[in-house]
Amino acid sequence: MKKVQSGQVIEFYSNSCLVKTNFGDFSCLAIKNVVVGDYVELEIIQDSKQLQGKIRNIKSRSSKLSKFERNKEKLFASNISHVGILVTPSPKTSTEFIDKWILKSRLSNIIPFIINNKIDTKSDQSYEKKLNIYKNINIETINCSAKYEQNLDQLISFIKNKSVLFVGNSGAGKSTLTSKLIGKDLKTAALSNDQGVHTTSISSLYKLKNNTKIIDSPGMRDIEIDNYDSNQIILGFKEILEASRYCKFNNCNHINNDGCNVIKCLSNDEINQSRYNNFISFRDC
Ligand SMILES: Nc1nc2c(ncn2[C@@H]2O[C@H](COP(=O)(O)OP(=O)(O)OP(=O)(O)O)[C@@H](O)[C@H]2O)c(=O)[nH]1
Ligand SMILES: [Mg+2]
Ligand SMILES: [Zn+2]
Repeated sequence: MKKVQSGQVIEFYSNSCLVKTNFGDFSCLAIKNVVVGDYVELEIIQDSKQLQGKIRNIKSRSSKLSKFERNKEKLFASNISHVGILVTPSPKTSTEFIDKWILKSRLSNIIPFIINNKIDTKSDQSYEKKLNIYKNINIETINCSAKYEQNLDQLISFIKNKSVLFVGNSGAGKSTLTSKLIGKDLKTAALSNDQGVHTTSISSLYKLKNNTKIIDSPGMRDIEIDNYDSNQIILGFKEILEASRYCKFNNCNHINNDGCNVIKCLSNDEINQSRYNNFISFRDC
């Protein structure tokens, strides 16, 4: 084994991380700005009894996802190609949550898709309506039950050759889904009844067959979009962006301006009301 190896960061803790290489997983002292998904070059060092890694550099990233903490940008994952947004009847997924993730993905050069999980449970008409909003704007939707392993084949074939981050409310089933896909039990709410709810606290990357990588993430109850300006917000709403090209005035606010094509499309149902409401509220918040 060469002293310098290439690998990918698969787990990240407060001051250390785990890097997967062809020669096994190495625990490394985290260096500044390293995140799950990063491809790194590491030096293998013998530390007392154990082999350890020392990260020498981070290779350039094909995509980056970050959150804002007190207005400061904090990277949390990299080199992701797709975000799988788990949508469930319970816990109820809000359209704000879905639209924020579509926006965030688009701005990060990542493709969003929807995983309609818990199809074994009861849903109602309003839930189906919600799913239709996204089918109508051509967001791929995959229906499954992680718990009862229904329709996982379709998901597995869709994520082939992709690096996917699962996001969803706490309890949506990200860890259950990850467990089924990797064929190993992870701590999920169902497995820790004696200790109350288990909520994932770190992001972990798993390699599957077919060059598929998946990242289970903590709940991500809240993602902030306050730091985006209106020119960026509209990029998360492609149908509104398209319609806005035909507004009479360049600086149309798409609320009450003369000749607004967005309002026209809204009134004839070409633009969905909840998408429009979220667009305005994200833009004007
Ligand atoms: N009925 C049903 N229950 C499911 C399904 N998928 C997950 N669950 C249950 O939902 C609960 C939460 O699952 P988790 O996988 O821990 O949820 P999570 O998204 O990882 O939650 P956090 O780690 O808190 O963000 C568990 O009790 C699972 O058994 C499903 O397809 N159908
Ligand atoms: Mg979890
Ligand atoms: Zn307009």
